[in-house]
Amino acid sequence: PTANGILEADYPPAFLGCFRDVFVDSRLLLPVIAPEGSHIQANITVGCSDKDKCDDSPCQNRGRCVSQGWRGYLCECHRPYEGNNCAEEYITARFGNKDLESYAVFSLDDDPGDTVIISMFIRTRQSSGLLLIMTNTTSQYLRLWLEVGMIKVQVNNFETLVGRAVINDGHFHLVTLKLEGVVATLFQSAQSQGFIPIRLIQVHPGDMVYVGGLPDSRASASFGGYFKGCIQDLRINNKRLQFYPISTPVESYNLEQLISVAEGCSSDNACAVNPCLNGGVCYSMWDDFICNCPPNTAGRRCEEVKWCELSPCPAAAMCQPLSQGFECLSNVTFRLGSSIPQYRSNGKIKRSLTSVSLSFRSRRLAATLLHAHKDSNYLTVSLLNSHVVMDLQVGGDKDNVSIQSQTQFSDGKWHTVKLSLETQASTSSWIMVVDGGKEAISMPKTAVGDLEFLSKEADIFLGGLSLNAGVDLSGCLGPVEIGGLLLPFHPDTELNLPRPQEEQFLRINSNAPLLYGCWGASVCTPNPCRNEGVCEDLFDLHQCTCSSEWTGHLCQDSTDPCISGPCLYGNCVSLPGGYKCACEQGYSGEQCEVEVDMCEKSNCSHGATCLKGFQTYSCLCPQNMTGQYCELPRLPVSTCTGTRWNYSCFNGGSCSEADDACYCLPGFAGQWYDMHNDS
Ligand SMILES: *[C@@H]1O[C@H](CO)[C@@H](O)[C@H](O)[C@H]1NC(C)=O
Ligand SMILES: *[C@@H]1O[C@H](CO)[C@@H](O)[C@H](O)[C@H]1NC(C)=O
Ligand SMILES: *[C@@H]1O[C@H](CO)[C@@H](O)[C@H](O)[C@H]1NC(C)=O
Ligand SMILES: *[C@@H]1O[C@H](CO)[C@@H](O)[C@H](O)[C@H]1NC(C)=O
Ligand SMILES: *[C@@H]1O[C@H](CO)[C@@H](O)[C@H](O)[C@H]1NC(C)=O
Ligand SMILES: *[C@@H]1O[C@H](CO)[C@@H](O)[C@H](O)[C@H]1NC(C)=O
Ligand SMILES: CC(=O)N[C@H]1CO[C@H](CO)[C@@H](O)[C@@H]1O
Repeated sequence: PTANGILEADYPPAFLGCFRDVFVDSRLLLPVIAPEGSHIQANITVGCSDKDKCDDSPCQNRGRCVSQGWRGYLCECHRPYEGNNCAEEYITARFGNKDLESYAVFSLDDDPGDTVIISMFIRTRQSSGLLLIMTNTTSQYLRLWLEVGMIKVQVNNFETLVGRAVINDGHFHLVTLKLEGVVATLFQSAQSQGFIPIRLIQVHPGDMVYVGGLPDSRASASFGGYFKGCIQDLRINNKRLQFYPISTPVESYNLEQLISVAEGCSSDNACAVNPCLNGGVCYSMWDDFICNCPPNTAGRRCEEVKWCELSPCPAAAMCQPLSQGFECLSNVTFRLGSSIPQYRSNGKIKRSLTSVSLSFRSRRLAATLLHAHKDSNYLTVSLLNSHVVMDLQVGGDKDNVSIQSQTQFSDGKWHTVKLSLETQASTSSWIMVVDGGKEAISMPKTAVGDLEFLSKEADIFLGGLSLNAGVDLSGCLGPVEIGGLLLPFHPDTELNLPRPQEEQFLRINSNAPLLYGCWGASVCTPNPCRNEGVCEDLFDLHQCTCSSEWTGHLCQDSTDPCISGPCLYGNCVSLPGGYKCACEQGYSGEQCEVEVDMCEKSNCSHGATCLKGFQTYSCLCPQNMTGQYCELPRLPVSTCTGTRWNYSCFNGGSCSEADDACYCLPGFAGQWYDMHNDS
């Protein structure tokens, strides 16, 4: 009892336990029920209970109860709870409430030693903002801020460490930075985010800790500006930095300044400024909002109208949604006599025009696809010898560029040309890509700029050079875009809704009709294929598919080789893959075209001359020979003087003067030859 002047400290701690049957001089001292308010005894109860105090789960908020035997219990509290029973919570500090510039300043009054552990709960939806700066009189040796939603730490103005996970999701995150000698490690909810080597930092009494911002707003701005969100249970090692102190006494550093930091973690009313567009309904969340969008709109603020769901385009066109409007896509056919659509900017085109893209389909070797001019500036995209060519002149006639595809594209198939200006540092070149393949690139130039003149009052034509010159494209055009803005084929009068987008090219001659869709010339009617060949339309070109008996471009040729009568003097016989001629007598050769030389193997003998005839020959005999083949010697002729007449006997026949007739040699016949009568 201190009343006697004896210091408590001189004694061991008070006895903890039970006594019974305590007698002094045979007098029972205990137990005794002391009268109310007496000072005879204190902290003594009747009985001997050793019940575990933790059995009653005295620790709140999931605090862990550690039994101290008869002495009682201890609660090990989870952060941010505090107090004997973990019943008290550190008071959350709201920074940036209603976008105020807020911060808190603490001063350190001790030296935390070589290991400095800074930890706190953070709740925010901001991706940037200053969290904490520790500074001595000469330098800010530790900085913590938010960058793209992640914690960034900088030690000694040099070594930098970035967290791996974003924390700006509107939930509380426990962030711990451990500076242990020459290593700094960052944890988020007990998960390591990485570490870096650092130079030893020295924290001294008198150093300041700035939380949520610096007094100077420009200095704060270099770390993402003032923090907006909530911080709770901030500690350096085990010492608290309390914005609003709790009643449980805890070791704390001194709060020096608290500027616009509110108690609690209230939310800004994000719906107050009506962030939801197009009739969306706003629901407030902590420091955030959600828009419940009406049908046909989308986006965080219902800012995107799904225009195409309102069916604004003519039936034949395809609706393409844009971020702020829609386009009606069609193909258009150009033929001799077609109208040339003419365009101009609506005067509200703000973007820089650095590309042109168009789809085309043609078999023309030369044709204008797109042409635009204003004063001496012009742009032409055309087909030349089947190559795609771009000619551009901007900024007066000093500077022009012309590029040409390597490949030929007049094959009647769809092709997409994309021309784009690639700007690198001080130079720029035009690049031509057709069907996804790079075809040409201009020499890098500085002077040839973008297509700005097109957003002024330039006239733009498709399919020809001008309205007067007439169409020179035969084929189709698909979507044509300049700087990503479509040149619309359908005028607004054909649409169910006008185009809402700000930047537009307008069709000037919207009354000139266009032929929507892509139609080739009617190359199959009437059917050009002969002999019942089937005509296939290959777009401005036909192809005949012939039956097996016919062949040729138009099925004009028979596959039977005998039909053409190839055998001149003979009969044609069809064979697989060809024919054979059976020649008439007297002819030979593949087609019986060669006449046989009858004299070649003639029987003319004795030096006779063979005389060729048709399928035959005759022998011209020497004087002393005769017979068909001159095989017979010519016998002498006798001249006879008869009594009644004079006559001759041939072939050795002799005169018979008695009866005025010839005696013939064997093998000859006849009477005589009357020289007078020639008989
Ligand atoms: C009784 O116990 C309480 C709690 O341990 C203590 O604060 C108080 O001083 C004790 N009373 C006396 C008279 O020692
Ligand atoms: C301030 O801190 C830096 C870095 O830890 C240290 O180099 C410097 O000496 C300190 N200045 C004072 C005045 O303590
Ligand atoms: C234009 O033609 C292309 C190629 O045949 C086709 O894919 C596209 O659907 C057509 N566009 C329209 C709007 O009909
Ligand atoms: C293109 O520029 C060159 C000089 O750079 C000039 O000689 C030529 O005439 C220009 N071409 C056209 C079509 O203006
Ligand atoms: C030549 O004479 C023989 C025998 O009389 C005959 O068979 C053959 O056909 C003759 N040849 C010609 C080319 O007249
Ligand atoms: C025919 O006359 C020639 C000379 O002219 C002579 O060589 C040949 O032998 C004669 N033939 C006969 C069969 O007499
Ligand atoms: C009948 C006839 O004319 N006889 C003649 C035959 O030839 C001799 C002489 O060559 C003539 O004298 C005959 O008159």
